[in-house]
Order: sequence, then structure tokens, then C-alpha cells
Amino acid sequence: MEKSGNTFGLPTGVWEPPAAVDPHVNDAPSGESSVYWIFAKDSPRNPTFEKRTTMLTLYFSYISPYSRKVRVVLTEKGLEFKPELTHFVDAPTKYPAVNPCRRVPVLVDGDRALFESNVILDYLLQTFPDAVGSVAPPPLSKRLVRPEHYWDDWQTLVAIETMLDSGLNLLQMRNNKITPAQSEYLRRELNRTGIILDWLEQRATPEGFIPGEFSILDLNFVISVQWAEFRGIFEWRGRPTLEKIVGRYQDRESLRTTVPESKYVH
Ligand SMILES: N[C@@H](CCC(=O)N[C@@H](CS)C(=O)NCC(=O)O)C(=O)O
Repeated sequence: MEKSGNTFGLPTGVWEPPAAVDPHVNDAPSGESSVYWIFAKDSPRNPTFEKRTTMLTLYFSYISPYSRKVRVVLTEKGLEFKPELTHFVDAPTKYPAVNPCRRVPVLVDGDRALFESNVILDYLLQTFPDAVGSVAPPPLSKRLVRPEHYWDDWQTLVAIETMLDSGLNLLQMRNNKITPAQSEYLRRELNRTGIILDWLEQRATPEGFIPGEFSILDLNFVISVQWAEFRGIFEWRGRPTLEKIVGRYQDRESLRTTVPESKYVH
């Protein structure tokens, strides 16, 4: 398999993505070795596209909910990227140079490597404010959080993120054959997810956490609970407003085309 270096001295092409899984992934046009089209050239939804000297690269795993957040926003914005499929248990040895935290996702844009999913989303929103790949209403938020509701939105975002982190801990421990029945800490983690869900139910509206737009809060929430359900980690249903948010967005193209599938579970 071809290995080529990049600014970070990373091997690329080590992890081969399954063929024809992500329609938004394209190679750089041949004959233009150092110039890449970052917007889908032929997409009628992207009449304006940019010529850049680098192509976005995403280190990700198909089953990672954090990676899915980035894939959803790349889809929403119609941005092409080079996929570097990375099994997260191999992240420490496969790409230590780009992420000291040694997790996926990582987005590389030229000489900049970004880690932490919501930071990457913030970067994409700020760097490509006008890119539109998905035309379905409501539109994707322009910002991670609303300036006029800055603290409230951040608290919601952090609560959703904490719920997902607790879910990840529960999954990792389950993989290590440790369950909440055996661990007081895991019982607290499980309990935490329910408390957060009840709190979110009070803050949500049937039109989402920020009515009028497909917000980063909605995106984080839908991805987190779909992941928890897919993995059988915690129950989230039975909260009518939250159920309405998922019902509202689950068929949106960016979410529908990135939904977790059993074939990627390893
Ligand atoms: N807070 C991070 C969490 C990322 C994360 O935990 N990713 C997992 C995969 S779902 C990972 O790479 N884990 C590495 C490991 O388990 O060592 C983010 O939002 O990006």
C-alpha cells in the first residue's frame, strides 16, 4: 500500500476506507498534484468552489460518534476531504504527531491539525461560512453557539458532550467486562446520563435546541443518542421533546448517510 509523507511525517493510506461508503470523498483531480478542489466541483448545490493548495484530511473511524459529527458538517457544507480511516485503538501509534490526545477525529488543513470534535466543527463553520452542500431546511447554524445566548448554549453543549463521554466510558468498560453492577463509578456514569437527559428535556423545544436552524447542539444530541441506542449503552427515549428533535432530524441527508452500522463494529 502506498505510503506518502505529509507535513506531519505521517504515513497516509495506511487505513483503506471501505469502497463507496462516503459519496463526499473524492481524490484530488489528476494532473494537479498540489492543487485541490475543496468544494465538490460538479455539485449544483455548490456553484462557487475554491481552489486551495491543500485538501482537508480527516482521521476518523466510521463507528466513532465524535468523528460522525465532523462527517455530518462536512456533508452539510459539501466539502470534499481525504479520508484516513483510523481504528481508534491504533491511534497512539498511527498518528501521534497530529494529536497528543491520541483520539479520532483529527482534521488536517494544510499545516494545521485540529483535534476535539466540537473545536473542529467551530473551525469548519468559521473557515467555510458560505459553503452549502445540503439545502434541506432548516439551514445549518453559522456558529457553534449563539453570541446572544453564549453561556446557555455552551452549557447545553457541554452537558451533551458529558453524556456522550459517560457513554464512551461505559462502552469501554463493558468491552473490558466491567459493568455498572460491578463498579460504583460506572453506576454514577450511567446515572449521570439520565440526569443530563432530564435536564436537556427541560431546555429543548420540539423544533430543536435552537429553533429555526439545524444547530450544533441538535447535531451533537442526535448523534449522541443514536450512538447510545446503537451500542445499547443507555436509554434516552420516553422524553417527548427530545424524541421530537431526533424525529425531526434523523432523515436529514447528512445524518441519514452517516448513521452507525454494525458492519463497522470491530
Ligand atoms: N472529546 C473528544 C473525544 C474523542 C474520542 O474519545 N474518540 C475516541 C473514539 S470514539 C478515541 O479516539 N478513543 C481513543 C482511545 O480509546 O484510546 C472529541 O470530542 O473529539
